[in-house]
Amino acid sequence: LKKVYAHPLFRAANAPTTFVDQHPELFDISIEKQDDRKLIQYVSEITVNGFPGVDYDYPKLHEPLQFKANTDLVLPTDLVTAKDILDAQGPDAVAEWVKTQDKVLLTDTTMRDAHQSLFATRMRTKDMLAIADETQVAMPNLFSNEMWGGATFDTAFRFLGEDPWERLRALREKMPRTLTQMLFRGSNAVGYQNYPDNVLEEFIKLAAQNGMDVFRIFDSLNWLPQMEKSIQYVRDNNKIAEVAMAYTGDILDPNRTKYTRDYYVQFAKEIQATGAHMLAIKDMAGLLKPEAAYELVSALKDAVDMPIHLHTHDTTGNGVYTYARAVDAGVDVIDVAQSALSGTMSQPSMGATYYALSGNQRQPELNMTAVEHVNSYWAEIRPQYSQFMSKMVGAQTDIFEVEMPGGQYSNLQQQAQALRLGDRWDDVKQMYATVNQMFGDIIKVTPSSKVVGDMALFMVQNDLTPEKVLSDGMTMDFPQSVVDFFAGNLGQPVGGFPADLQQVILKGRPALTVRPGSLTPAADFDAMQVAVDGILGRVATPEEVISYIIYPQVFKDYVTNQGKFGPMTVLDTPTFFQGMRVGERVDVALAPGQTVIFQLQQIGDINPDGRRTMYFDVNGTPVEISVQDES
Ligand code: 3PY
Ligand code: ZN
Repeated sequence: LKKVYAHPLFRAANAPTTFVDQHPELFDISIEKQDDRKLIQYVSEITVNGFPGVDYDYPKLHEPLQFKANTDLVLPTDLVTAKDILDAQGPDAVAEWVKTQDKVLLTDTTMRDAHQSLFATRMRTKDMLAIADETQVAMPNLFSNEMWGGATFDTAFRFLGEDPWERLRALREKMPRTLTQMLFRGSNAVGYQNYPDNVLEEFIKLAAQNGMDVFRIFDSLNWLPQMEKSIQYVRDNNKIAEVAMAYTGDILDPNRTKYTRDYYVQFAKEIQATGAHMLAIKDMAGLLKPEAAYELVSALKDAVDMPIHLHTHDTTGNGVYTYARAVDAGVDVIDVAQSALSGTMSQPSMGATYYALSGNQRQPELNMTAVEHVNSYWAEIRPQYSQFMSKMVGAQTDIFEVEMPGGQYSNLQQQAQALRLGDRWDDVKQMYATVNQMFGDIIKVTPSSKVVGDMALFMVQNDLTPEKVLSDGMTMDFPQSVVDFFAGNLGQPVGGFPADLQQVILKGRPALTVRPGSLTPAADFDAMQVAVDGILGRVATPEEVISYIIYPQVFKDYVTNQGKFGPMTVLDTPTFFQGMRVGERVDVALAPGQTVIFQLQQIGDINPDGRRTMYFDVNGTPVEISVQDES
């Protein structure tokens, strides 16, 4: 009734007698009740049918955690963070400040790349928020916290029943003195295809408004025309445009003549000319060997004036050593993850990197007691996601040959399993390297890495060799991503396309040679607004409209699921992924001070129509839920 009393008409004390009919929403006192019903429906569905990728028999881990937040820590009063400088003086001042730092600076990737790479991007916002403010006070000297973008955008909608924009706003609020950082795929934004320029512009504007500070922009073929617009839009919003060169091959190998040190130096100069504030080396597969890092960073320091930010994955096991050599060469910022989410396909560990640099004048400034405490939280969270983890447990040095990005490894493995090629994973990896050579040795990072992965799966599934593809390919239906790539829809690879394969894959159709965005019609935002208003049954926010433009079906499914299952984000993570067991009790905080208690009493036998009745006790009241058993 608070809402009724607060309504201006009601307060004016002249509410017409039709007030109740005209404002039914104010009297919908069953909203919370509906939410708990929807949540039990969700829990019932997951209990009976399972969450995709999660084995029902896997023992359920229970909250609460042992972890107790460290509330003694406070930010130093004389602290000036990179975020303070951005807000007060703008992005150029941040770049200048970074260059004057003696110590190497750190970016913490735990909340984006680490879980994207280790457990297929399934980390829930709830688990990030619980440690966000302590992360800020425990690591006040971080350059930035990478917590958004890349594959985490669509997977939040797709798998987690979450709005990624809410994640951004909530983390921004918890870490007001830390630069937020995201991964932005140039003209592919946070998707896998090319988007019109006005979509990139709108997305970047909204991300900035919702709290994003550092945009790491890359192109999956290292083709600058695909990044120039995004760089400009980030600059227009007075945020930091960090432009990345994706690293592939091996600059130490004289036989690899395509991606040489000179190639990267030349590329870096072109990036500087676009107005980028910072330069990133994006070593997504962990191919940058320590001496190569030393050589490359030294050459770049001589050639360009931007701060250099190095990103690697520890897939091949060289990570900390690579960082140490990059630090010797003067690298400005390096990407690390909390130890419990570090190593293998993820970033090297923050703690390990810190200790490896003992005795080095550029050792980062860290309070390791505080860092270890934050890490103890992640150590408890990680097992809740173990079902999504790749089986890879140690260094994978064959990646030096395969060149597969860390972020792709666990996803492609899951795709292979879904196609019943799980036991041919070694063949898939080998084929990945073969496809790369067939395609002319391309940069492999989302989405070009997906093209190579799709082709590798296609060839293994159909027992194809490169020769067979060339000889019989005119009659084959290649994966759509492969056709799009050869049609020039992702842009132009370094050195162009292999003409004979392009001919076979396109079956004689012409290919683009210009920037796809220069031909793509602008998105009609008014029409899209009408479409999304229709889906939601209310006026959509700009964030909802842009999400629909980038992922129409994923967004629609998300809205449908919200309607069916309610605020799934409030469930604890084990229950969200594993449902409940008979006899179990789960406390769900729907809102502060408003907890409902679910107790699963019994799972009924399967009916002739394939449904089961689930018997719950909700806050002491018996509730029955009917679920279709999909097994
Ligand atoms: C992404 O695009 O999601 C990546 O992490 C690429 O490395
Ligand atoms: Zn990465």
